[in-house]
Amino acid sequence: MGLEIPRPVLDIAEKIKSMEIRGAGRIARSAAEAMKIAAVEYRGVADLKSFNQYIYRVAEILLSTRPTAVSLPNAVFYILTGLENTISVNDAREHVIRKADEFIKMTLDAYDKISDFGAKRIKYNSTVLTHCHSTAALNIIIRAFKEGRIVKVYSTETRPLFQGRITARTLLEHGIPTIQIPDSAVRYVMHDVDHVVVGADAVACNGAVVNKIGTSQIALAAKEARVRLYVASETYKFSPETAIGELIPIEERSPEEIVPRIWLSERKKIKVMNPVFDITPPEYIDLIITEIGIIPPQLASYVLFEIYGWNLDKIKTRLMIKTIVEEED
Ligand code: RI2
Repeated sequence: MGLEIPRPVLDIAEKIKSMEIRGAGRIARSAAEAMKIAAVEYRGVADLKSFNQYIYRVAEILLSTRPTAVSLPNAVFYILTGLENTISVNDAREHVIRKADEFIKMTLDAYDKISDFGAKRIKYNSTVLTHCHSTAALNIIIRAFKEGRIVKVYSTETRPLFQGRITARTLLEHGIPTIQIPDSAVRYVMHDVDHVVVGADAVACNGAVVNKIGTSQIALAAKEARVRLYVASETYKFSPETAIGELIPIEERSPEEIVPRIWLSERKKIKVMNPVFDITPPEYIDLIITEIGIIPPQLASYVLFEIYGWNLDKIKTRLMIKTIVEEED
């Protein structure tokens, strides 16, 4: 298909893929920004079908960057939904721009509510443990610290890419006493922890949470020590497809993130696995903190149905759009 995709759109896609842009929320906002740029920069003929083909192509490029964080397809489908009712290129262009702005605003507004609800769940004088770098989780921790509820935070390194260092830096910038620990020290320190607070890349309809690899081990250690585990997750990280039986794919990244390239050569022949996320079952999660309220994981399907409706029509629309996007490829 002829039309060139604007360079800034391809750059955003590349940065999501390489994880220069990372974190489920930021990925989603960047994808929305890319859709908006694409709509503004459309230089094709004034024909609605051409515009739609072009924008679906942009959607497909963004959707193919990283597979796990549901926030990404949720952002893209939020913007595409309703495009079929537009009547001209200008109308369609405005639709994409308006919905992208709306989505970005909604995601930013969510932080305030999540930190508000979440901080109240942290007891005074608590020690908290967090994993990876989640803006939603950090917002709760920072608010709770300001309210005098937190005395210190254990932050895991989060190998292999060390996102925990971003977390530690952010905590320190807010004056929060922070202890960086290797991922393998979680069980060792758990006796000193009152709450675990983590983010989410996806929440399934049964309340299982997909988050950075290692989260499920932390949940196991927390359960053993009877420490409560809270997940901070905006509702746009809930996966509607899981309500109709689809599974959330777990991303595997390059072995080179784990071992030196030379290890992978013909001579050394070592096999390496680098799964980036794991699944924490609902039984290991005490609460999911969303911007519309706090729920036990067992009520995740209510959140989905609150957004998509009991008749599943909106999910079917999503799947229809997905099919069109794939066909356009
Ligand atoms: P926020 C991250 O994934 C982490 O797994 C983190 O818990 C999750 O996204 C949510 O982050 P990655 O992009 O949206 O580092 O709360 O693989 O910032």
